[in-house]
Amino acid sequence: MELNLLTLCYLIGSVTFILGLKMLSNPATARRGNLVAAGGMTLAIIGTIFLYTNDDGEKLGNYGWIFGGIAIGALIGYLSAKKVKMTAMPEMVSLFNGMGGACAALISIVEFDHMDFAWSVVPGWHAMVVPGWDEDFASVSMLNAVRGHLLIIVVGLVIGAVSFAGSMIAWGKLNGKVRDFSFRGQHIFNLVVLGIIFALAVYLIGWIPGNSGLIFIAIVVLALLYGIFFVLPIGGADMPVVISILNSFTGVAAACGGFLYDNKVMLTGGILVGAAGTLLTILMCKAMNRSLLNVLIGSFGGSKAGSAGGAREQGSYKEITLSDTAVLLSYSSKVFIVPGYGLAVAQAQHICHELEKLLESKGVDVKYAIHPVAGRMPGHMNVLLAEADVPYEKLLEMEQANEEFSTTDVVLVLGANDVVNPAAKTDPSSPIFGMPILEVELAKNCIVNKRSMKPGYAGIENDLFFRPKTSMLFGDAKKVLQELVAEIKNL
Ligand code: TAP
Repeated sequence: MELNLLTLCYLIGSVTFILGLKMLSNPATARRGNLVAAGGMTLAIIGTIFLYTNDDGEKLGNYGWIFGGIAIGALIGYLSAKKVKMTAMPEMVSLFNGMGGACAALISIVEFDHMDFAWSVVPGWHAMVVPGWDEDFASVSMLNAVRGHLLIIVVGLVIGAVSFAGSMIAWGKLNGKVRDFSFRGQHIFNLVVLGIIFALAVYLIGWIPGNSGLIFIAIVVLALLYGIFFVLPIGGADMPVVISILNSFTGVAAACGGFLYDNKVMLTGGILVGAAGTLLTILMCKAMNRSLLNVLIGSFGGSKAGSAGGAREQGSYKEITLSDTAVLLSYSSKVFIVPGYGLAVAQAQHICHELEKLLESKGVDVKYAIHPVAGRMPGHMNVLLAEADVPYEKLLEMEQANEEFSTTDVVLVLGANDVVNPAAKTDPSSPIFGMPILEVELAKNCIVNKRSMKPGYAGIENDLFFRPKTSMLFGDAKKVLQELVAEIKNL
């Protein structure tokens, strides 16, 4: 009866994960989706703690330890999630993902320790090391079962440890504590480390139970080393893609835990995280028109900033004053706002929404054009604008917005750069060539707000700033928008 109830908890948990994921794909339902999945996870955890019994009918016990751990983890998670700034979100995701990887690796370490028992129940296991041992069918099949168990332990360990070490380096890079680092032949070095891990794993699983502790420790150390050297050379700005890959690794490692414990909800959760992380990685690469390999061996972002096109003569740009901008916007009938990373840095989303409402009150049709990789993480701009209560129906995806620009009076670009760079369409030598962009130059006027002429994430000049229809409005986005709102109110 109790087991059935537990199975029901797991079933509900699995269904809520799937529903939650589905709801996360729409900004209007995303918050609820998060709560639905978290509710299912809570049910699965509570069910496991109180309803699980082993073959001898014993419950988990250890309630002090379990709830002590949960309380500490929940408090740290709650406080850090409350405190985190939107721009530091990728950092936090990386840290939490690393913890997931560490958990999966720890499960493998604990279960490896339990393997002594498993080996002891394989009939005649000790005879394995005796040459000429006569294999009887029973011992071979049991041995294979134990080997299968060991295989899952090792896979969970390697992937979990790589994810943990890689995520910690990614976290350090994003908060500026760890610098990009590479040396000649680093990719070969990484391949060699991976090869040694593979060889040791084959040896461990395929050969002997005796002396395996040392080999196991060697695998742990090498997997951590691989995680560090896998992420170290990648440009700091490419971290969101790397975090997404590591996220999928953690999912697979957690799924291995599900196999080990024959726990369906852990398996489902792990597989969903693994699949979602993989899809997200593919989507991000696609939106930047870069292959995963290109991201991993790093060809833009990070150290190459300013290289491509930086030295090219771009001509002159023209500036626009706040009062001219106020007049132009107020007397337009259709305005598009293009938010970018700078808007998030300036935390100007609330004042941006105020500008939008002010213009609407004057009869201007205002919408937002959202590029899929604007900002530094998937959905960055959607989350940012949702925080300021901008209605979802005002956010247009890139394809829709591109269709509407030709009938737009003014496009106001706020702290965006690469996602509006025409070089992506016109310059085959540009590192962003082929990346779909917001074609803001189709509008009658384009006003770009940023603090200077410095490049954005890809480290390249933006020809848009020098085009005849473009005017630059320099300054911090928040300050400029505050002054602009005041100016429009005074018109
Ligand atoms: P960026 O190209 O990085 O440009 C942001 C611009 O904002 C900068 O040129 C900067 O110019 C300006 N800025 C910074 N602080 C500002 C402030 N306080 N006020 C006003 N402006 C400010 O941003 P984007 O156009 O959003 O493009 C995103 C880039 O990130 C793309 O290249 C994309 O491939 C990459 N990326 C995105 C993701 C995801 S999933 N979103 C993941 C990985 C990589 P100043 O310094 O002159 O002010």
